Amino acid sequence: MKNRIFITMLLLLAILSLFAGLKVQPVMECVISNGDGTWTAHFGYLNENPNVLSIGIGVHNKFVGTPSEDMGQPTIFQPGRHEFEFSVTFNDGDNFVWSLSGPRGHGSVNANSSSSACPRGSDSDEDGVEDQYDEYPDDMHRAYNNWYPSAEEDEWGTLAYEDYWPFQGDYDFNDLVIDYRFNLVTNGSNLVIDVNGYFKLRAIGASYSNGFGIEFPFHADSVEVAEILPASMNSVLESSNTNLVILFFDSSKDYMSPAGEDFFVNTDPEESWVNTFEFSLAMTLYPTQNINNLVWLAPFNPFIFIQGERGKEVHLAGYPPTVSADRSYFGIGDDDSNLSQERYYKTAGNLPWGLNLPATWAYPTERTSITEAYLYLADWAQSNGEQHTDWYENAGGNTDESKLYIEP
Ligand SMILES: [Ca+2]
Ligand SMILES: [Ca+2]
Ligand SMILES: [Ca+2]
Ligand SMILES: [Ca+2]
Repeated sequence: MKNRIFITMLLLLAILSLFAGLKVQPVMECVISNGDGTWTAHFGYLNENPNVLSIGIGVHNKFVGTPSEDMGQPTIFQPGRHEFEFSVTFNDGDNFVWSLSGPRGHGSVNANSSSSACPRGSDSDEDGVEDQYDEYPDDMHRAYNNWYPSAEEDEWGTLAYEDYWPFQGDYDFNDLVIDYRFNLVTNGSNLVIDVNGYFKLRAIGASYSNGFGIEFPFHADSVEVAEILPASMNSVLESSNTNLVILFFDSSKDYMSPAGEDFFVNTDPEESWVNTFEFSLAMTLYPTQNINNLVWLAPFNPFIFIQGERGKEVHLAGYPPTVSADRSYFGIGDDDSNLSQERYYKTAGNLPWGLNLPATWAYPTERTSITEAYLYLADWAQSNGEQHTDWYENAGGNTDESKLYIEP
């Protein structure tokens, strides 16, 4: 009799210890400094039971020291060791504890700035890009920033237009001047996820109030969401059977007006300086566009439309009109476009009506022809861009500086 009780107790103990060993254990993998006073802690778990176990959020599955006991931790635990299942962001000085308890969980782990750091070479979000190269190490949908013209924060590109097209007119290239920066965020497979654009309207040296748009090298169906700020701009996304076109505004003077009795905005040195107008685009795409296959990179195919006339588009030299352009203007005046030969927006001497420059460009003063301000533009254009490639830099004898508008 004593033996039977003893054996039964042994069996019970064995079963109990078996259960104890099969409880899910929380694991704190490592922490990564985000470099801004915040940290990201990565957690996983170990479930040695051959079956899936479930532990709901609450007394048996909770975080302590956090804003909520639910910090996105799992409630369903698959068999085996599961690394980097979820992450939690914390601040310097915080100490976060994840504890599992009750009949199915056992153990608690903590994370703070002294916890073991993630080793270099790990891929926390498992997007195939190691943390050290991943600019979004906790976002499996994003991996790289691709900045245009440069990742340097204060480096902008300039778009400058002449609105006398299809005539050269005064050819002062300051009728609409917009600076830009773009960041194309790609994932681990080089697919574009975000198209983020930042713009500064700098000058309106025009009697016309012109519109500004960009044609993108993908269909409107590729766009998951797009936001243009400030929302008061009433921008238009044109979806057609071809490429997405965004019309940011149709009348530049709605956003920058000449000061007082002045006539121009930031092109006449005798007139008052007007603050730039900043706007932005934040667009997220479905992951279908490989950055290496885009026919145009940022700033894509930007154009003005003269005096708000939608069809009267002026693009950079060599860039095609959109489907909405009025083609009857081509070949008039100084325009030497030839649509069948894909020759667009050039004079017979290859001079443009739109310029895209990889710097904050000093444009000519009002009614000064660019060819008087920039002495090698014509040579550059006639050589098809092979000579005087730095013609637009205000240095090395390239310019007549007295004819450039210098911001006060
Ligand atoms: Ca990664
Ligand atoms: Ca990533
Ligand atoms: Ca002009
Ligand atoms: Ca002008």
